Amino acid sequence: MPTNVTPEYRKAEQAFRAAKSVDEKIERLEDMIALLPKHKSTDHLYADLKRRMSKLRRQQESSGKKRSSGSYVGFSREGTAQVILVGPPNSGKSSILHALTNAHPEIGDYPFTTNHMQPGMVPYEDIQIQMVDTPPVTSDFMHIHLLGLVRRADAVLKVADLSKDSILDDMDAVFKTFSMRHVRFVREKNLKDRDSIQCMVIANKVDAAGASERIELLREMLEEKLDILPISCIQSHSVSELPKMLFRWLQIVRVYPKIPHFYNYVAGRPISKCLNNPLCFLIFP
Ligand SMILES: Nc1nc2c(ncn2[C@@H]2O[C@H](COP(=O)(O)OP(=O)(O)OP(=O)(O)O)[C@@H](O)[C@H]2O)c(=O)[nH]1
Ligand SMILES: [Mg+2]
Repeated sequence: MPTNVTPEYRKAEQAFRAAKSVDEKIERLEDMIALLPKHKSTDHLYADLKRRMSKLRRQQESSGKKRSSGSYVGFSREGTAQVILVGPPNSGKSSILHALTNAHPEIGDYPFTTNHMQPGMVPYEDIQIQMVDTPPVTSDFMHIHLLGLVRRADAVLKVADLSKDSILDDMDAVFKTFSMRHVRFVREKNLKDRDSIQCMVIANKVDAAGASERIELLREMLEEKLDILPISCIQSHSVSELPKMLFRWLQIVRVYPKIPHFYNYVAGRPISKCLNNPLCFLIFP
């Protein structure tokens, strides 16, 4: 064991040792892989973790069980897609979940109100997108399961607080906390790059004084690397378009074949291509 792993890694390792089922072990091992610092002295450990993961996956496959995901955070992945709300304290993550779903997260005008992951379902036409509220991220705090959750999710909504002068520092802290753990937030996920996560910045509290200047600062900081969507949770018209935006942004493809095999093309794309898309959603009426 190298001495220069983080305390979070050690916690993840303890959780891995305590895990009983193969599914749970896989999830904990994913956390360990995600939390392992990337440098020369950890190369061997990284390779060893990957080997263990392959072995566990083989065990899982041979048992014929479908992989469960997310059970370790107290809920399972549901719906057509899963997006995770991530951001600094008090930025409005729980308020966004509350505005878009039937969930009732605790909302408070003080940092660290949320201390566990909480899901909600965002309805859009005939589909549901799972949205997960999470505890805040700072330069020295990240919930132990957040990294694993983010890595397995379809996308991340990074919430920025337009009411705060510290908006850039707070966002920078979130970016750095993830990049130290090899996660890169990108506009469009590169399927071959497991470290890239599709991300959009939700600039919340657009109603706050000074918000328009701070949006400009945010744009300069991101240099068009990520899209920024300004909203306000206290203006209902501002959030009402979010479900549609999510549906489009996630490129969810719905296929309604009347008779299987008869619809060969969907939006001009061969159906086989659509089925390769993890967000392709087949509905048989
Ligand atoms: N003015 C204004 N206030 C907002 C908006 N959205 C949220 N708030 C307020 O901001 C405060 C923090 O909101 P939360 O949703 O609890 O923030 P959070 O990011 O979940 O906070 P943590 O759980 O501590 O990370 C609350 O007082 C909300 O009422 C908004 O769009 N405009
Ligand atoms: Mg919260």
